[in-house]
Amino acid sequence: MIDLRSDTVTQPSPAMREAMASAPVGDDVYGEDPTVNRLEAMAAQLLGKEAALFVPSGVMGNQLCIRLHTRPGDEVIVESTAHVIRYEGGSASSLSGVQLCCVLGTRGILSPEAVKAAIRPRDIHQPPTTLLCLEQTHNCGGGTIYPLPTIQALTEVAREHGMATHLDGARLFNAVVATGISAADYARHFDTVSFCLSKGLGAPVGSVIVSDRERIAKLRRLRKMFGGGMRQVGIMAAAGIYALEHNIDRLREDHEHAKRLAHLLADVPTVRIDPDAVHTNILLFHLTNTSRSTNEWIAACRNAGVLLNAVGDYTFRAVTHLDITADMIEKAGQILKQVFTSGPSNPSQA
Ligand code: TLP
Repeated sequence: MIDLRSDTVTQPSPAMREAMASAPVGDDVYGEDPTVNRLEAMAAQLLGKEAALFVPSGVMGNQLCIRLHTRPGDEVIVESTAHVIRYEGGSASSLSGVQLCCVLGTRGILSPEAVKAAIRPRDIHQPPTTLLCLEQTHNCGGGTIYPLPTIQALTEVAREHGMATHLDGARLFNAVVATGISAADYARHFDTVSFCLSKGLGAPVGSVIVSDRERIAKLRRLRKMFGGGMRQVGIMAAAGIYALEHNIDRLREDHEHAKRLAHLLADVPTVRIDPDAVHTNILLFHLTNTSRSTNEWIAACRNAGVLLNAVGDYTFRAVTHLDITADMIEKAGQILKQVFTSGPSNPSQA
């Protein structure tokens, strides 16, 4: 099976498992896990911030930061297909009591003008707009990269209006590798940044938030409150350290694989895809001229040996990652071409 559903599906490598098995550990709620402390110091340095906090997931990273930057009744500006709104189970409203203002972007990328227009005037009738949350790379935009000047302009608008800024940098390192711009150069524009160790970087668990010391101290308390205080979790942090030391540069292979798959799919008459729009390891494509349902197509692909996810009606997502080889991409291209050209004879039974 060629699993292109997500870069979350990777298996820890033998070397990563070895690093985990031999990691010194302690009780991290007391701040006594040496491996967690090492990971946090490493992450802070890499992103040019004072301090860092290891958290169990990307969702928790985002939600702790939303809680930190807002009060109940506030409004948070996000792009209309952001992970925070689509895939975090409504947690911003339930855990922080905020409402999300969805601004339409282009392939996930917001314009400073659109954000400016969405900021509410200070008036007792209106929710205070207190946070701008961006996503790098943009998942539902198709792994698109936020250009640095756009980030700069957007965060400037936010600051001028007294708003805080958070970056959901789940796949920040994909942008770093693709552009050559350092993680610190992206991070300097934000009050808080979270990034995932468990996606392209290949660790089994975990995300890290970076910020200044004062905010990280507050986030540490909020993490406990949200139930995310972990104990001898150096075992997991060791996988994160291994990932940062070994798996950043190789992300470019994933990008090449995604581009190659996009070119293979572009040859299929019923597939709509623009290979130039594939910036990193995520590709979105649209199926035209079909009466079969999206789920039937997903089932047909699975039956033929390729796992995909859908992000909308007839819009599919394929994500490359460190368990996908160049050969698997060629094979996936052939399989998908065959499935989408001929179609299964009866996809509901496929
Ligand atoms: N994304 C997952 C699913 O939740 C959709 C995926 O397969 O892509 N921010 C972004 C931009 C993400 O893509 C994800 C995970 C998260 C945050 C949350 O990370 P986890 O799953 O670790 O909580």
